[in-house]
Amino acid sequence: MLSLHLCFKQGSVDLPIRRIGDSMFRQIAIAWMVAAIATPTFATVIDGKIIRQNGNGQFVKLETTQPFDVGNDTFDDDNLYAFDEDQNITLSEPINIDISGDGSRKISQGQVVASHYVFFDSLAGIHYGYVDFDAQILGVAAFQGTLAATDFLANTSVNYISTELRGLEDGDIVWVDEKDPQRLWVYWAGSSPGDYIRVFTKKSAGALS
Ligand SMILES: [Ca+2]
Ligand SMILES: [Ca+2]
Repeated sequence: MLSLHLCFKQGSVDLPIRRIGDSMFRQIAIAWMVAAIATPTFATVIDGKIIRQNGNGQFVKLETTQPFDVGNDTFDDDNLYAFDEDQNITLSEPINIDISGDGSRKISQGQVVASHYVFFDSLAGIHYGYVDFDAQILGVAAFQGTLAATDFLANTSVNYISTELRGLEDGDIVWVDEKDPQRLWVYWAGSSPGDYIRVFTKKSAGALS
């Protein structure tokens, strides 16, 4: 029996409050803007971890600069994978989701979202772990219909194959952390081909438009 020991991110940073002069404030503001321009920030997968498993996997964030196939047992290992799809998408129509932190089953037209793909393509493994994002999770497409209906938002060079076999099965559980809306938990068994879900987050607070 799996026992759930949830650990939550310690995200707050305590900064001493002090009075600073205008010139110093301007310098800090300019430095921040230069840094922001040099390294654009997006709503992205930032980390993940497998807490318990029956294999030897680890969390891996994939880059999509080179095309690859996902689905149909193209990985067949114990890792928990995630990659970023398109960013800052303004929804021209509502999209259906299967899982969310507040129980909603739709993301509204006009909402700006970022899209991400999370999957577990093992031979016969079980994972209990999480993936962290740098913005609030709005919802998860976790079944074949909702995944297919949102493929047009992905906009990557990734080749999504065996798409009719995507989605969670009985016993797979995915949920948004109750205390940290930027953390997605998975407890699932991925065999052939595996478990594949799409996660929508808000636009990152620091993202450039
Ligand atoms: Ca499964
Ligand atoms: Ca597999």
